[in-house]
Amino acid sequence: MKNALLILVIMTMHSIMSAQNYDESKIPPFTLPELLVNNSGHRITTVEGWENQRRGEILKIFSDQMYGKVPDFEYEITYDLRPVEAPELAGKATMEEVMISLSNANGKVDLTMLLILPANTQGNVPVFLGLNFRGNQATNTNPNITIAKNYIIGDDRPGYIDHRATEESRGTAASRWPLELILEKGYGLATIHCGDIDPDFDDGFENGVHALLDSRPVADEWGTIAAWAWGLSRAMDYFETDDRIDPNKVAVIGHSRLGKASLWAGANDQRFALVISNDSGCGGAALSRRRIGETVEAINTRFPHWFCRNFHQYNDREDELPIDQHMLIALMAPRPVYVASAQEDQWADPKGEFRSLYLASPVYQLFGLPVLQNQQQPEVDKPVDSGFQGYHVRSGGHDITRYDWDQYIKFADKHFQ
Ligand code: GTR
Repeated sequence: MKNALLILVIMTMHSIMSAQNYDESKIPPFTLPELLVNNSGHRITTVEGWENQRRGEILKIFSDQMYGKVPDFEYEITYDLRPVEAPELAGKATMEEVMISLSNANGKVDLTMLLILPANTQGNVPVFLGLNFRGNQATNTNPNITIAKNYIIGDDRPGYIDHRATEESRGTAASRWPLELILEKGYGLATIHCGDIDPDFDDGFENGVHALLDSRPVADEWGTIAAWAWGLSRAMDYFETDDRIDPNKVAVIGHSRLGKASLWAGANDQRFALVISNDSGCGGAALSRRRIGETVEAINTRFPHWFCRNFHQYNDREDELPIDQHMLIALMAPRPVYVASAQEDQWADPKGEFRSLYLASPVYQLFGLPVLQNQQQPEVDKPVDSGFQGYHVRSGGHDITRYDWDQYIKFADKHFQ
């Protein structure tokens, strides 16, 4: 019986994935919901109208219908710092692990944040904060970093056995976290294994931070992406207590599913001064209504735990969504936002990622800020930015690379240095 069910699930996934459209000419015509017309039909023309009314309406729709809201719950938060010996940094930077512990009567959840800061700074360090897929120990070759204990996504790489990290996994994702570059440019880096916040499998929300609640999420309450975003805010809570860091200069960054989380974190928590989405695709920067590459149905089928239950109503019914992803990007305004795509990453719909960013422009305009001038997606490896909206499509596949980071740092420099 169990096997028959498994075969059925695999067959459904296979048929959904092979049925995906990659042909622009086959995208059905669609109309996007109005960004600047409020729920009662009035046009928003001022910053006050946006900030006091429309922004909250849009945030609530995303919360109720897509990512799920975080229920009110009480918890205690403590921080415990442990220095990590890192002679390779030659005194130019410090490496630490910050244990962010969240606890209440239901239990305790520990988020281990790896924090690397340039040495001898005067309390003004800007920081890039991002979740990682495969454990802090994979982001860096340093042998003293604690190996992630929680469930690791995928199991196909050397260094991982049964979704758990081993010694051999050290540094295996270091190309995604170019530490030398980040430090050399005067930034700190903070990263947490996403599985510390919520392990990425459909566990009925028994694990991770969900376990701190008395009951499991109902239809409009948080899935895994919202939990990850909430965890990013807990890292931000910590930054506000560390006087080496400038909490007004924290950029939240994420790749792929973790880019969906960085966008949702940036939308909810305006303490993040800059937001970066790297190849976040469906449920991230890409417009859902384009239905090209990954669709709402495909994502909800393969990852039923990522969004709230309400989002499943829109499987194959994208036109009924009361929002689309350009409205998510607009929630970042007036803060700078960068969206990046990769040419071969058609599953994430590079063109749809660019369109969302472009279509968020009217809100930046309300704030009197410069906006992207050209509505055409830029050529491959030709980054564009208005100062507040940045974009590039990199040659190559679904990944986050040194090239991507070069662009993010250049963009962040305009605001933080
Ligand atoms: C894929 C998923 C994408 C993206 C990606 C990733 O399987 O379909 O939405 O999140 O995983 O996170 O690497």
